[in-house]
Amino acid sequence: MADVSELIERARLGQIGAIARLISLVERDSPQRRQVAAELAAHAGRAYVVGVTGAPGVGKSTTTSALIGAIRATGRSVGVLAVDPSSPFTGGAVLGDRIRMQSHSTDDRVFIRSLASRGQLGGITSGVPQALRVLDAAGYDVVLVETVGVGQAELDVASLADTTVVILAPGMGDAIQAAKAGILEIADIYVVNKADREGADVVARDLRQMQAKISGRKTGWEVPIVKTASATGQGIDELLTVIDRHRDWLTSSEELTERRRLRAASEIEAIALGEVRKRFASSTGPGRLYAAALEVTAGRLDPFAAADELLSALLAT
Ligand SMILES: Nc1nc2c(ncn2[C@@H]2O[C@H](COP(=O)(O)OP(=O)(O)OP(=O)(O)O)[C@@H](O)[C@H]2O)c(=O)[nH]1
Ligand SMILES: [Mg+2]
Repeated sequence: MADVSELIERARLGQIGAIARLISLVERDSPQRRQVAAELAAHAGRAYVVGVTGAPGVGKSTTTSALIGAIRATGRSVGVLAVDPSSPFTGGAVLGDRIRMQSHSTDDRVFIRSLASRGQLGGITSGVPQALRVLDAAGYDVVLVETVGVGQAELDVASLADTTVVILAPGMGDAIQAAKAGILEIADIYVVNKADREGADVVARDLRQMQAKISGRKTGWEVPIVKTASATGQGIDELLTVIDRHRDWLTSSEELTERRRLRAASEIEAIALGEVRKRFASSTGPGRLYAAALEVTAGRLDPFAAADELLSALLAT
């Protein structure tokens, strides 16, 4: 059994091995998860969290990789969490730019980790916020979270991040598809990547038109559109400038504090609901559930009343 306090001490000294161990402990429902969370609580709130999302293949990993270089060039350290990467992040191939990646992998102020999202009711895997807490406590200045923009995950990343970057590209993941998927609303910054390809201007134009129709998130922040060709690094410095500008804006308004409170709220909610689900499964058991189902199919009980009965039995335990 790992000594949690010692691991945290070592993680706070920037020891990569200890950081990796801690993430493994909190990523799933390990017996030490609570202890890690309890001991990390005092070290929270330093890292700036940037969510990077968009449809498969738009260039999230390539952009993330390029951003790592740009952020490092300003002297800041970077942690990266890749949620459900379609190929393993650690190998470097997925990052498109292998050379850039190799240079990161020898840089101890960069930490990259892939996480699998495990379907949890209504929330991004609760392992992600916990892994974020580890990187925060370890002192990373910026944490980038890449999630693939299909299904619910990209909407959840918005509740995790201080700044949410939504990436689009000509072809797959264009503005119309993004609008349909509901991911335009969550953006603090739009990136039109693959600007070296034909069609990028059309994506940007469509985006601007659709943006006008989204009545806005009443915050007073005008969502900028940044064009990049992440594979060559074009536009990346500008993207980082815009991210930093958004951070400054959030900090100067009350938004940052408010976002972080909402983030904590959804984290607590996910943990509580997960706990209810777990207890429901263990204390109710298939026997009682089946018995209730018999009553319902026989017409002696309606499903709401049956659920109420099971829930009150659960809450009484
Ligand atoms: N032409 C061009 N291709 C790019 C650019 N950025 C990324 N790509 C290519 O697009 C493909 C997908 O890039 P990724 O960075 O893996 O995209 P992703 O969004 O992370 O993909 P998933 O994680 O699988 O959803 C790769 O072949 C990249 O080389 C760009 O600026 N221009
Ligand atoms: Mg990727």
